[in-house]
Amino acid sequence: MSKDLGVTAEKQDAFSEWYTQTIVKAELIEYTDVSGCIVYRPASFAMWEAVQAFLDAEFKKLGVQNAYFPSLITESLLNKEASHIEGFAPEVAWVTHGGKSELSERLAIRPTSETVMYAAFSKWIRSHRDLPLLLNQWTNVVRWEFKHPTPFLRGREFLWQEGHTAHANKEDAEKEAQIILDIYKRCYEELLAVPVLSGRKSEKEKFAGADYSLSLEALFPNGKAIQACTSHHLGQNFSRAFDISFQDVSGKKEFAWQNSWGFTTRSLGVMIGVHGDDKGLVLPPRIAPIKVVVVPITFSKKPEVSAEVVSLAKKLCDENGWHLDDRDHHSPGYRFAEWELKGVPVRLEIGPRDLEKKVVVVSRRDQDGKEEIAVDNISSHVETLLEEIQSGLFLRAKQKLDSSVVDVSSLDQLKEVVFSGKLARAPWCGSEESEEEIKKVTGAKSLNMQGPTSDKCFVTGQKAQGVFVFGRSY
Ligand code: 87F
Repeated sequence: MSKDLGVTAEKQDAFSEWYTQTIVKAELIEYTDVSGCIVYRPASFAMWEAVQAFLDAEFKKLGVQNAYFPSLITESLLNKEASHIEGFAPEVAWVTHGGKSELSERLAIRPTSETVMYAAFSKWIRSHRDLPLLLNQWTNVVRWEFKHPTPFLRGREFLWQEGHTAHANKEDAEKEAQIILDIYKRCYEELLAVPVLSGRKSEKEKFAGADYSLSLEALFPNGKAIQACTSHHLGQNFSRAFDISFQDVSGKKEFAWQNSWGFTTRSLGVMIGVHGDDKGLVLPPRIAPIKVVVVPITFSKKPEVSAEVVSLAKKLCDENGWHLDDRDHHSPGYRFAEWELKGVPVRLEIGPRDLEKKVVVVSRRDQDGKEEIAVDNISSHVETLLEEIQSGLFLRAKQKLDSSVVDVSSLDQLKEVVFSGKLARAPWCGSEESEEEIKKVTGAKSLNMQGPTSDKCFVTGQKAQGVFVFGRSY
């Protein structure tokens, strides 16, 4: 492959250039003439389908049902719960016209669906017997971001699932918010092989409409943290605004206890950033659309031998669901480089000499080197190898994350740690004023709370809410 087909930027030195080159050259995305709106090409959409399959199955085990609500929301409905929209108002995109005629009320393109869903919840919920109501939808959303867009990580239109649930009591709702976060964590760790930090957001960083927000946070190799997904306990904030109320067992009127939770295509960007290398994508097998590619190597001088090589390659692909690359108008070297760029976990080569020796040459994307494996054992060997690559990628990233969290006890230390590309951990009071000071002095934000502590806040000396991690973030 010529230089301009491959990735020319080094991941270590020029992460964002490396990232954008990789996702375009690996044919994951295409830009459009609308800034922040990208095409998800088949390779990345297949990954999203794998995420959907994983999460959807888990949601269904909890009794969550899928539904679909419209993408247009009237202005009055969007503004019904004022506090949640406050900070977000500049990001709402509006439909103002149908053809040439102006609408009597403009319509928001959904940035999130609390309002349109809860207007319906209010009609459907009457009695404690109607609870819990557990709905999810797989949709797109539009947010008119003004920050620089980065494909998958921040865009004006993205794909997600949003779960919205109503419960008869606070305890059930709170339990569910945590269960969902744990499912999200398994999706990141088991499917995407990305380790995450799980915990509660600070007051400043939580969703304004929530009593509290839980999140997963991930770390990029360039030292920047990124919020991986969120699960919010909404308390009764929306149920009061939308009158989602029910008669409890004793006949008394009560407002429902609610959660909302979301997981987006950002997850793919996080996975790409965590695992890729200078040659391009490195895909964990479970998320890879093509897990194994077989490249037969043929020579026009010996057509009979070539035919045999191709037929063995084809047979292996048919039997195992592997991908056959028999494009003989490209050299083997070109094809190898292309599959490396696209992150295919395992590549098999078969040439005339291998055919004679009854072996296949195996290369794994996550490590250098090749090995010869007997054709008879290749199927089980590759199965084991895929498992090994999956767990190896996770472990490597996990060690990197674990060794990147550094305990600090002053703002100076925190600043030093986050500027060295690591995350700082400290007992902290969690107050909004303190968070503003931290941001001003160090450029870092709180990510989430890892657990309780009896230590004093490292900034104010007051009682700490818990141990928080901080980092520079996207
Ligand atoms: C942008 C414009 C308008 C985020 C917005 O996190 C409103 C909003 O409400 C907005 N950006 N949010 C918060 C979304 C909260 C919540 N919704 C369900 C989630 C997960 C899925």
